[in-house]
Amino acid sequence: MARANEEIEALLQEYADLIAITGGDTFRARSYEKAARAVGGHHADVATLDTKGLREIPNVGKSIADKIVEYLESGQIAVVEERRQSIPAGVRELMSIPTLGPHKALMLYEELEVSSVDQLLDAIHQERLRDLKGFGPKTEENLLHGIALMQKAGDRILINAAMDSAEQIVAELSGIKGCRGCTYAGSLRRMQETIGDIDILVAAEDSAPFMEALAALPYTAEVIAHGRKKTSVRTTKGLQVDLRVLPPDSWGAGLQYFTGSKAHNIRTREIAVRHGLKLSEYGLFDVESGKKIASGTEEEIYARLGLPWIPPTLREDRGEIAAGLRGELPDLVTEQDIRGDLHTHTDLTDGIAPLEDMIAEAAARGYAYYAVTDHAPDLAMQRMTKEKMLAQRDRVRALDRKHRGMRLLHGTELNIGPEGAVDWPEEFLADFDLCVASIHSHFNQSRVDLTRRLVRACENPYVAVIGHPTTRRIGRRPAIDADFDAVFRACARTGTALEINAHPERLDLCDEDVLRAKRHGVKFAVNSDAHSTTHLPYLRYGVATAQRGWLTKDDVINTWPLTKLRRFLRPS
Ligand code: DGT
Ligand code: CA
Ligand code: CA
Ligand code: ZN
Repeated sequence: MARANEEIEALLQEYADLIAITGGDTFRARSYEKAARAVGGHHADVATLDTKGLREIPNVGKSIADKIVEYLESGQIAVVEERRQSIPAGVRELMSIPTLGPHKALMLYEELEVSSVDQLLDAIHQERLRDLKGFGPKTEENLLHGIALMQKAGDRILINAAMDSAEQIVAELSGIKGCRGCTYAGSLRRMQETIGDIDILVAAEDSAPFMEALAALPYTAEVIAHGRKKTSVRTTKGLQVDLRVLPPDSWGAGLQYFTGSKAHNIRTREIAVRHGLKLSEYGLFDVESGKKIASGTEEEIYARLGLPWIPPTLREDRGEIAAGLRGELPDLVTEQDIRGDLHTHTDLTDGIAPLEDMIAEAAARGYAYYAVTDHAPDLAMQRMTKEKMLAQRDRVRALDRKHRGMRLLHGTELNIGPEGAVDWPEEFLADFDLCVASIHSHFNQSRVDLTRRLVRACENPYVAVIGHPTTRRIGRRPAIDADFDAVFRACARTGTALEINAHPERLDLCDEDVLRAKRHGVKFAVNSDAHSTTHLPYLRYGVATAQRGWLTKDDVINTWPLTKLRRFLRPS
């Protein structure tokens, strides 16, 4: 077990930063900073100390000792939570980049309107930071490094970061003469939420040009291993890439083998053995004669094992082989099936793009409908009011008349309070086309309280979708500890959909929760929760998560035609 000292040090340090950047007393900020260091370096575990013992730590007075006690008892410090809420979410995200301090984060926001990591990456690449005081090429390098660190979840990396690199590499290698096929395999092809390393496969007679090209790519920082069949490199982002070049006639066998998962492959090999066959990355062979039976395509290999082709998102040994043998694989939902996004923000709250831009981008994606769901007033830092919401509704209605192909829905993202109540009285909620409701604070309540809180939100007749239900942030914040089976039952009973939040840092619900919730008869909404136009394409990761949870079109309400969707959204 880690000592509580480190957690408290981090919180007190954060509080000091928050005081400083919200224009508070610098003397006070400094005293918290000193206390943070003293607690972190204290020899005794603070969890074992009483108030008297705590006050013996240098720089810890009564007020800080009380806060430490509060943390030890409740898992949070109320004033820190409050200060956090007073800062735009995007700036808080920037502040958490290891090499960027709070002052610089605020400067980026104020001077360049940068309020997300993606925007910061854009700004660096467009060299827009160069004009700022205190930012030079060295700072840029440090920031890129810090972002890479942050995007890592432990030793693993978030799927979007891995996907961006993999798609670039595939595009480069596909252009080389002699390339008969090129794709990514492994956990990325299965669309797992985090990726250990990227596996790239090429089909070609001669491997040398591909191996050389990979080693020579501008974002290749280091060649780890270089051979005729396999080359491994590390990219400037710290990601390992394994490239394997296969003879074209064993493409299907290699693709099947290197897509995995290991557990799935063990099952397919067992089936081969039962048929007197042997399955390897080179092909499917008859054991007795040694004759090759299939190797060119995955379809042939699965067919010779008595199986339909199994989508990579299902290859986790979660019953897909048995279902395939019975001919009962689910007809998985695809990105093309999605007709619209039901959870998005604008610059009226913490989004960064104006309403018109978000809508134009949604229309460009070919959506049949699109919901604008800015935050309601209980998230106080968003400063929402009824008047602002109604004025936005007028703009949405006017834009709706202009957009021929796409219907606009005016909704809101309500905040689920500690007791399960949401913003605004019911008569005001009744006039929205759609209410999403989500938890944004008080994550450390007891299991009983958290469960009751979510169930109460489901029972609100105006709440149609529970947003990012577990509130986890991959690699940063764990899921809240609620009895989710009870929540899933409540969703099924009340006709409330669960969100699959497609942001790569959330993917919430996760694949396994989706599988479980589906067994309770729950419906789902796959949403981007976009805070900028560049977030709308994240939807693909939500759809992949839905597939990994075995969902079909029927299970996902935003694949439905608008009339059917509206019936679902109407208060029960
Ligand atoms: P990762 O990289 O940790 O996100 O996960 P994967 O699934 O990409 O694993 P990786 O890169 O170690 O290997 C890629 C695929 O190659 C894996 O999914 C299945 C196959 N594979 C690798 N080593 C073995 C093995 O020892 N046995 C079997 N059956 N398959 C293997
Ligand atoms: Ca891998
Ligand atoms: Ca690998
Ligand atoms: Zn949201």
